[in-house]
Amino acid sequence: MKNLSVDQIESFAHTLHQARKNKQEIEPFSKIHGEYSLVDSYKVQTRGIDLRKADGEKIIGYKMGLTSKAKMDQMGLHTPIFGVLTEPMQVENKKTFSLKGHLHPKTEPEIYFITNRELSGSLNVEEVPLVCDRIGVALEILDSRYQGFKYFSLPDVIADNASSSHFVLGDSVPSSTVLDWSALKIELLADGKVQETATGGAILGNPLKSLCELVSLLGAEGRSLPQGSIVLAGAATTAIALSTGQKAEAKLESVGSVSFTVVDSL
Ligand code: OOG
Ligand code: MG
Repeated sequence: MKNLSVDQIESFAHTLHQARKNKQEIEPFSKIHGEYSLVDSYKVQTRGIDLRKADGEKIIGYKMGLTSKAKMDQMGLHTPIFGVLTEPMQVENKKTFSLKGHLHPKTEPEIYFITNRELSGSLNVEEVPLVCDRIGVALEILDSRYQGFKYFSLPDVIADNASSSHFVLGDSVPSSTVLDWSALKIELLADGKVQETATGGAILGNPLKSLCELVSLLGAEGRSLPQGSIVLAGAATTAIALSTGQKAEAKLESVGSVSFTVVDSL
């Protein structure tokens, strides 16, 4: 494995940025240049986020990915990763989502946190309810910039902001109202029919651990998690493809639901 040069980091970030804006698929970098390190892949991701900030996008949170066995097996990758959420990525609950110009969008059920203080260093699972006022149910919409959403290597996915596209935040409860987040059933539905089911524990054994993992991954880069961040824990089930007219919904036991309806075509 080789280190990427500063010019390569810059070039990968620009290529992904243009691919996302123009909705054009690209060939995974690792297929062309060979494997590169996770450290370099996060540098590409961060540079890509800088380009989006220069376009006026504001960071409002983070997403964890590959935190459940179902997702790891679906993508053939077995290490938790993170990506960044920006303001234009948020879609309103119970509204529409247009497929226009998307490449190969999928959706998956997520648990989300909203942090009430800046977090750095290490965080224990027991501390999570104290540092998050609310925890809720969300849907993430993924859309990789790579051809066919496949031939993945971990650095490629990280560089591509962990395949993120959009997200919808749904019902939430004060974090103290649920004692065991691992036991709660989470379901992904399409047009009212259950497609995928899991419990919260599918996420790292306890979904609250995902926030601890994010704080630790950011810490490894000398970064902290700002107060008021939205954090997606990573899907507990596999993702399903979106199609026109479909109503996608996620339900989290004791918490509530979140949904959107797909309009237009690819
Ligand atoms: C990578 C992103 C994974 C999750 O919730 O596990 C993710 C992918 O599936 O392409 O968002
Ligand atoms: Mg996800």
